[in-house]
Amino acid sequence: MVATEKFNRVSFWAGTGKRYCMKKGFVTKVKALILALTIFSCSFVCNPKEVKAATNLNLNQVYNFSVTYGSPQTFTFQTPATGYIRVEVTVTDVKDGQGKTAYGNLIDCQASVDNKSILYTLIGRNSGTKASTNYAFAPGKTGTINVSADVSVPWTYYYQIKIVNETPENFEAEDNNTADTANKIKTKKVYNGILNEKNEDADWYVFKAPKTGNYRFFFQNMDDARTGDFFYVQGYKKKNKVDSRIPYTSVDAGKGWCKSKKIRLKKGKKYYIRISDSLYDSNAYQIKVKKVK
Ligand SMILES: [Ca+2]
Ligand SMILES: [Ca+2]
Repeated sequence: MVATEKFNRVSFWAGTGKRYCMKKGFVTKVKALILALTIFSCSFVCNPKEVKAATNLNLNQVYNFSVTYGSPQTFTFQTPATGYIRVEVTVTDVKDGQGKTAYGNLIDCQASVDNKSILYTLIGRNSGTKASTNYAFAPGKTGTINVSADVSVPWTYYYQIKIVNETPENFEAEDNNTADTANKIKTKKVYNGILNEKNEDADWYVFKAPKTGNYRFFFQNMDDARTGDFFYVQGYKKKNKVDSRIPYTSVDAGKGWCKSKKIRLKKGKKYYIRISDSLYDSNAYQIKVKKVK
């Protein structure tokens, strides 16, 4: 016992001596760290633009900012849990170097989601509100908005940004671009969706017959007839087996509900619909299914 205690004490002190040595080393390191931080913080002051974090914007809120030449601004936002979005930007005022209202020059505004460009425009004091078209994305994607004044004059451009989020009932849930991720639909409901730009979106739906019988699918293009927009629908008996009863057919703007032939389905049988190939920019549509005689 005694021998053990003695050994412990000796080792304890020896240890303390070592700690002291470490303390001296530690103090030296702290001094070096302080020096490094001082140099680092100086470089922060010298280059403030490099460390400025992007401001995150909420949806459906109007923000007022100003921008000057040489100080481009970046904002971020997150795509919503449901519905679609569009980005709206308005230049509200422009002041020259003497604080007087100025005209003529434009600011440059670019917006993207998940690296897909959704808005690229120049905006001036008389441009009114410039808006992207409507887009539906999977929830939680990061959007980015870049604003800059590109002309080398000492002007201040005051502008507003609003990221609008509309939430129609029974709205599609992206990503639904494959049969495996199809959105489920039932009778007695009208479903809403948006096809993003041509060749960039397909929306799949799957219907499981609750009873054996005849069913009819209905599609409506919600865009204004004057746009001349159309998109295509295609029926599938199985995930990868097209059905000639709903062939690849266009649904035109301004035509109201377009109805399919009767589709006979046994109870529990699944039937797939693919909506795709919007002609121009985003195209809003509706889809429903009815049991018929
Ligand atoms: Ca879509
Ligand atoms: Ca889709």
